[in-house]
Amino acid sequence: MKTEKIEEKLKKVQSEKRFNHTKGVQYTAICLAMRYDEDIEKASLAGLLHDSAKHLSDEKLLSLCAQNHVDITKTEEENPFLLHGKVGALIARKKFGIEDEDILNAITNHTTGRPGMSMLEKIVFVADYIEPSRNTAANLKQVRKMAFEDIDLTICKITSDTLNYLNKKKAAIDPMTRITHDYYMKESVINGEQ
Ligand code: DGI
Ligand code: FE
Ligand code: FE
Repeated sequence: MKTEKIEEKLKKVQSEKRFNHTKGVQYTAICLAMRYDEDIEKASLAGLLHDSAKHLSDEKLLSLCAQNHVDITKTEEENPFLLHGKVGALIARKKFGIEDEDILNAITNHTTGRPGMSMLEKIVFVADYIEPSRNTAANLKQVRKMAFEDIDLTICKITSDTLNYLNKKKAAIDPMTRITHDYYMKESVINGEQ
């Protein structure tokens, strides 16, 4: 489906705030793609579609996973909003005809990240956190600048701030968020030494 048509359809189901965030992630992902030599069209589509399942209820997220034989972890079962990436990728494939696995992975992994992300996955993960309408996260000014300097170090910083925030809130932590943090901590040390 054409990008304009996808945008039109998302606008109909998303709240104004969510749609602004979606557009913000889309153009921030485009900027990061320019900086890191990634495909601009893929970054645009992945950004646009990353939260395409965010408006769905917990029940709907769980039932769509069951229907489509998507494996879910215990943390996801207890905190179904964590599934909006996996379900977003399902919607992107089935409803919007996206077949590119890299785009689908970027949507799937945008909340917790994962070790060994592709450049497109990293870009969507970071764009989701720094896009202009986000204003509550810690250290945003610093993270926004860092995103255009060292993307692995930025992922390390974002996951570290997220873990602190979740600890403070006493929210359930998806083990993958810590695994991603530890992986990119090592990655940035290795890259920093080169
Ligand atoms: O969908 P968005 O709000 O745009 O962004 P997102 O998909 O990154 O979700 C953001 C929320 O996800 C934010 O409040 C932090 C939270 N999050 C990230 N990792 C974890 C997590 N929440 C829980 N409970 N556990 C995690 O490991
Ligand atoms: Fe999200
Ligand atoms: Fe988002």
